[in-house]
Amino acid sequence: MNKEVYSICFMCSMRCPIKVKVKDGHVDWVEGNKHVAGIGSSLCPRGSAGKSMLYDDQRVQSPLIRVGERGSGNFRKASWEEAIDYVSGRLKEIIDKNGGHSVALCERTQFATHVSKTFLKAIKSPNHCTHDAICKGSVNTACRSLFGYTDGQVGIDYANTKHIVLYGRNIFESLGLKEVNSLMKALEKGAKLTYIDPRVTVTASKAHRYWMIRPGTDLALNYALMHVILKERLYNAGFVSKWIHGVNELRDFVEEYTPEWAEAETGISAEEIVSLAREISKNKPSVVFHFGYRGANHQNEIYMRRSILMLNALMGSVEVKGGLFFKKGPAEVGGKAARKLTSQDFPKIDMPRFDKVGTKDFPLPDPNHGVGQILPYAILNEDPYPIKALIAYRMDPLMSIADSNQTKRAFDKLDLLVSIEINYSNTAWYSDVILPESTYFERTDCVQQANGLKPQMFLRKKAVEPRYDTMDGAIILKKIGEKLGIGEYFPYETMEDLVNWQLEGTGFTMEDFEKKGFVAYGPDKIFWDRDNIPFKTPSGKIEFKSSLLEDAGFESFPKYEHIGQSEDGKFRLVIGRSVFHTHISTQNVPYLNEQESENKLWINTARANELGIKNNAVVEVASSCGKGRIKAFVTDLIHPEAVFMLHGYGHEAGRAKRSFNKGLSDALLQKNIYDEIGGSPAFHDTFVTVNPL
Ligand SMILES: Nc1nc2c(c(=O)[nH]1)N[C@H]1C(S)=C(S)[C@@H](COP(=O)(O)OP(=O)(O)OC[C@H]3O[C@@H](n4cnc5c(=O)[nH]c(N)nc54)[C@H](O)[C@@H]3O)O[C@H]1N2
Ligand SMILES: Nc1nc2c(c(=O)[nH]1)N[C@H]1C(S)=C(S)[C@@H](COP(=O)(O)OP(=O)(O)OC[C@H]3O[C@@H](n4cnc5c(=O)[nH]c(N)nc54)[C@H](O)[C@@H]3O)O[C@H]1N2
Ligand code: SF4
Ligand SMILES: [Mo]
Repeated sequence: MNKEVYSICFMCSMRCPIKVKVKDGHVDWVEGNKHVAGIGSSLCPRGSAGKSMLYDDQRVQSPLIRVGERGSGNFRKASWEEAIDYVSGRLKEIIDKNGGHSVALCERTQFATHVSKTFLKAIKSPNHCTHDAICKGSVNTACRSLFGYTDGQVGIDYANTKHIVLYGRNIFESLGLKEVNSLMKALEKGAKLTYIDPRVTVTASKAHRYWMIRPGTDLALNYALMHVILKERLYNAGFVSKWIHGVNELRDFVEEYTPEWAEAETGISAEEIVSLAREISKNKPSVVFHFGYRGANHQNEIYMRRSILMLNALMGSVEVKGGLFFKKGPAEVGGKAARKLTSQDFPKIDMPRFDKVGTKDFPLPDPNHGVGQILPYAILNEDPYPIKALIAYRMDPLMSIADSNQTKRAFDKLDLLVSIEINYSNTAWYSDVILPESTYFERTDCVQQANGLKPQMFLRKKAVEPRYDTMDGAIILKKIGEKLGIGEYFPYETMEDLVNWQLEGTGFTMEDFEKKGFVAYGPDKIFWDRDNIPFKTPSGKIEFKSSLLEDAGFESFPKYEHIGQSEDGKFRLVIGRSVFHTHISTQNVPYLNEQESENKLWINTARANELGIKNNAVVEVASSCGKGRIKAFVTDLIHPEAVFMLHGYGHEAGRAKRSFNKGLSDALLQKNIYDEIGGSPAFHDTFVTVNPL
């Protein structure tokens, strides 16, 4: 039987809308859903390789229970009944003895996140955390400090921008389809692209202006840009006087940060800095200083992200065509959002979170996400109390939290480690039980509420039957919940029941998604009146002088300090993604493994020559918490103070044969340090030695 199914790609979290062509029960072809603005038929390499993931037999095929040492990879096959009994039995013992709060669940935010949050609330655990803080927690905090909205509530009108500045936002490699297509459209219409990165990326090669900045100094650059903009009155005067709280304080503060001062710190000439400020101001307000995607680089990340957002505010590029906008939900047009299981009543939870977010010890990060990288510390130090069980749901803390050796030591203290996975991730390999989820082609998922200029809802719909003995995540958690006596919080038998429950009261039904893969609440793009923007800060304005920060005892305008000093010939380790892979998930996917099967260490030619390192030679890289071997890529395309490696290599699971032991894991080398105000890890504040073998 042949059919076409509209669904949502999940080879990465960008969740691009797709059309799946099914022939005789097999996925035959996948392409973009052309009904959706900004999505053409072409997918990115990973989206196109979805089929290769689906038909790969090196993914997890049935529930598995560990029989050997942790990490030995000795598992026995189990039926679902046995695996659910085992996990719920162990959880029950742990909860009875230590309380619900001794169970934590971490996950990559996804459509069923409301289900796992419900699971934890029902067992009285506050310890749900997502990947968000590890990806961009400080961007979220920075946005809230200025606008009162999270970064997730702020969008960028790429298609209409006239000049976009990207700070290491490697948008043409670390991509999402809509962003890339919309930006290409703007570039075709004559928009300018300024790209800033200590490494020459594909995005750098497409830029009108590229600056090889000294790593870790973007904040100095931004202070100097603000200095020029305020001194030469290049800002949008009407917007600034109406909406900005604290512009005079900023003017006084940046007085000392001249372009000449910034030249010495960043390596970018003063003249160039002045020229960008003057040029971009001509196109205001339809300009974008991109506030970043992964915002997890330095210990002062929140101030760097605030400085970018402040540049937008100075240009007046907020809630405007070609600039930043606030995402609109269904309520804007009198509609209702899909229900979430978390809207039910739950027992009260008295314990603080494991990461202390929301207490005076860690007041500012978003408690909706928590701060995942604290998990190893909380487990090891039993602070604020012992954590005994961890469920890793579509997240691999061993590779995605810095300092894998430390994370392993923490896992060794757990009584129970469970992974809900599709692959043999490093954490799955270390787990006591692996519960395999059906892939995105094989399952219907919870509703996606897509807020934006036009509020919409999307649906991931099952295209083919599961190939192996796998289940949907929301069903797995329900089944464990039933055994724990919290079944009433999961009022569904099938995913279709759950979707129907979510859609009740919205005026839409599942059938409505069939025609185009989504439903829209209204036809028009909604921009708020620029004279009446409902900023959610205490002053009702954009708070350069931030009550969020100052009330918690932090400065709004901290003096610039260089972050981390390279001594004794060490290099700053910087990282990123490639167009062929998603984080740590796809390195074993056959088509993608063929394209790129290992990572290399980018090192500047002059520095490599000093050390006697030849291109392609194996080198040893060492930090204070780990070391490993990797091939060198000797190149002029990287700043001499940095070395770069792709994230996602160094897999330890023997059953994932193609990626096993290929390349080196960045998490093995990185110190688990972070921005203690904003919440993001400081992935770029580890210094390493590099030596030839
Ligand atoms: N050292 C280091 N750490 C990092 C980063 C870094 O660059 N370096 N980057 C950070 C960033 S930006 C992010 S966003 C996070 C991402 O962190 P993670 O969420 O840990 O990484 P992902 O690769 O997105 O996916 C995690 C797991 O989900 C599994 N998976 C994929 N699809 C499914 C599915 O349908 N169901 C289930 N149950 N599992 C599935 C994959 O096999 C993979 O093992 O990592 C952060 N951590
Ligand atoms: N192909 C692909 N696309 C993806 C993903 C994926 O895994 N694969 N993941 C998605 C996710 S969750 C995320 S968070 C985004 C991440 O997308 P981006 O935020 O664009 O992040 P990275 O790919 O991590 O690239 C970081 C860049 O910062 C540069 N850099 C290093 N130090 C500095 C510095 O001091 N200053 C400046 N200005 N730049 C510096 C690095 O050289 C690197 O090129 O990508 C999303 N899209
Ligand atoms: S960016 Fe690529 S992998 Fe990610 S959802 Fe879109 S098509 Fe899929
Ligand atoms: Mo991310």
